[in-house]
Amino acid sequence: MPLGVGSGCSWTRHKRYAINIHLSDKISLHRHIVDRRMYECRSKVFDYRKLPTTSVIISFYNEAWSTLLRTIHSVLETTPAVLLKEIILVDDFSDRAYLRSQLEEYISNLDRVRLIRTNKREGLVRGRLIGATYSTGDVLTFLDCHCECVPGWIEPLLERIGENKTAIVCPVIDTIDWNTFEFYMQTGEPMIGGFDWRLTFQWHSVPEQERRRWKSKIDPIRSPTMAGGLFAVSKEYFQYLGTYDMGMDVWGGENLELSFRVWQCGGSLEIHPCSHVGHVFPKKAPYARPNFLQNTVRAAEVWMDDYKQHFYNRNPPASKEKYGDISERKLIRERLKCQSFEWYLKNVYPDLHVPEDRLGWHGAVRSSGIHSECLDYNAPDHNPTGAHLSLFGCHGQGGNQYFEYTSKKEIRFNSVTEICAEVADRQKYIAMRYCPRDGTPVPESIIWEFRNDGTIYHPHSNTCITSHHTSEGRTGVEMRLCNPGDRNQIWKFELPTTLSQHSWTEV
Ligand code: UD2
Ligand code: MN
Repeated sequence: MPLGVGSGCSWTRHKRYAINIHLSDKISLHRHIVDRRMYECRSKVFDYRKLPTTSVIISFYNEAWSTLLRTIHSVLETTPAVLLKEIILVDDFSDRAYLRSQLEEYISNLDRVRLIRTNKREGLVRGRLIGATYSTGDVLTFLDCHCECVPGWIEPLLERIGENKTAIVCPVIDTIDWNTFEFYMQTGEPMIGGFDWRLTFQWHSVPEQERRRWKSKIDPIRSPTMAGGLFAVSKEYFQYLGTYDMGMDVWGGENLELSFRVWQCGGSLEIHPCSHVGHVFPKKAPYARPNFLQNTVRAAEVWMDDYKQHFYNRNPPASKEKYGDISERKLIRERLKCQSFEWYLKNVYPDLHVPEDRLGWHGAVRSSGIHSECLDYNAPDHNPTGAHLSLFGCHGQGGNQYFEYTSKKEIRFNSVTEICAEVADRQKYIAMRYCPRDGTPVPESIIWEFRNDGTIYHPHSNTCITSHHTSEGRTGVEMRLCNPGDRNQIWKFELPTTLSQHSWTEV
């Protein structure tokens, strides 16, 4: 049982950690995860004398006792002693009592576990970097403080870095359920990292051209981006690359920054299918993350060249963020003679659709009939195409009200991936479906015409987008026969208030 964990009723504790803390506390700190990796991974034998050594660095802030301790034991119990120099815990100025002397006493009985404390809240970037300064291993392995490693997780990472020093290598991240604490091992082909143009990290399946590169099922998989928490990197190479952007606070953005940087500056980012580590994804963020946008803007400003505009278009508040001094980071980019973002998109992430964002043809779409309202798309979680287009008060914040009319006559919405507005046969509502891949034909059902009179015409169904009041007193949109002069069929693209506004009748 946990020692002296805070008081308060059980439900408060549950909410405090955003995980099922009662169950976590009951599960052994030494629980063993069954190795269900592919046979090729399980049967591989390593010569430890030939592998580099590692220091495992775990920065934590107010983590629950049992998840933190299970992480530590898991690393100790799954990592061959000859490969593990030490585990460096960095307490990022937590305020929970049990993380003081109780934690110190507990780890004083553990071999090779060190505890460093910051003097103020540093955030995960500086927390990890402070930890790294105490490391003695050849390779830095970063983990979150609520992980459990599958036996055999470290060897593939170290072997790969041993043969290619400029590779940053991530394990496959398995899910530990926040409520049941079941460990779900991803036994199929791993997913790789990407992003959308709001600069949100996204998982994607492996593209065909990557699969064709592989010589065997256990080759490392190249990934455009990383999730952020779990990866191994040569200590020397990490230094050379400029470690992390120390101007990033608390949480967020550092994963895309490091991903862009390693690729653009001549290294690579990979996921090793034989390395598996579980991670507890909490029900919701357990602490405030106020710096996310600012951090992301720093990454965009340093690495994305003019492509950053697509991000600002979709996230107008980002363009108003004060992001501080980035001159040192730009200097690193110069010094290492890094490639452009265009190079990155073309060579590392060719599957990403790059928006056109033609002047006057993107932004919010405002109804003339119901003037306060804009087209809005609000998809349910985990189902990007699971809703219909609707109307909602114009908010000028991009997001759910940001659309792009392309030269291929699609109305695109960028969320987890690119989706396109569609009217299916004999339907009145506007659905969303995945857009055709670049270079493939566009089906009739997703072709639209923005006509000079301000109507948005759908030739395939011969109807126009129409705003209306529903019988329940709400507002909505549906496809109706075009009716010249009907203000409810007149629409206008507008950009966020900071940018100039256009309607397409003017272009
Ligand atoms: C993901 C990453 C996380 C990080 C983040 C973006 C995985 C599995 N997780 O979010 O590592 O890249 O995206 O920034 O890929 N922490 C501190 N100080 C702070 C805040 C956090 O030390 O001020 C610690 C925290 O206790 C944890 C780690 O940093 O050990 C990552 O934080 P998280 O678990 O809340 O992030 P997560 O998994 O939601
Ligand atoms: Mn985490």
